[in-house]
Amino acid sequence: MEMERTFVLIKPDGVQRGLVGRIIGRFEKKGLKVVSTKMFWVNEDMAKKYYAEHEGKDFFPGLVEYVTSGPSVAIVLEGKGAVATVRGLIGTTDPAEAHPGTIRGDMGMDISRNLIHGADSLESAHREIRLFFSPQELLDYSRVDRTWLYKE
Ligand code: IDP
Ligand code: MG
Repeated sequence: MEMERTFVLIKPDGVQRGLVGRIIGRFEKKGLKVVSTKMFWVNEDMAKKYYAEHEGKDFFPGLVEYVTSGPSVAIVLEGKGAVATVRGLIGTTDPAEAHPGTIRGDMGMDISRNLIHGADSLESAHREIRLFFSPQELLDYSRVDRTWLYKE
């Protein structure tokens, strides 16, 4: 398994519901390293760029309104196989169907308020990281528990 960086956005409902700490805590506890984080109020332009793949779908206008409705928290996480691991921790798109134990399964009720976004591939992760962070904002350090998380 290769070391990967992935991108996560805690959407405005996560911030408004006071779940930021608990959500980041799940990633930390799993062993993912926080490479960078910042609060970010996504504007319409950015939302459309970021969700370009969904343009034209019936839920698109509502999706843009939702993600621009308040501040979000953007996070870059690093770990072996981080893209798939993070998607697994987040759970399927609809919180009503997401398995218990996942972030969406444990904390949400409605597909239109699903708390968090996670990059779906290494390519999307790179694109989204570049969209939200400058290279200097991505911090290079090791967690002290590294040798306890990975054999090598
Ligand atoms: P994902 O976030 O699990 O990758 P996608 O299919 O990429 O799911 O959809 C992006 C976002 O669009 C979802 O997280 C959700 O906020 C919203 N969305 C997707 N499908 C629907 C829907 O059927 N109704 C309302 N919102 C939706
Ligand atoms: Mg997606």
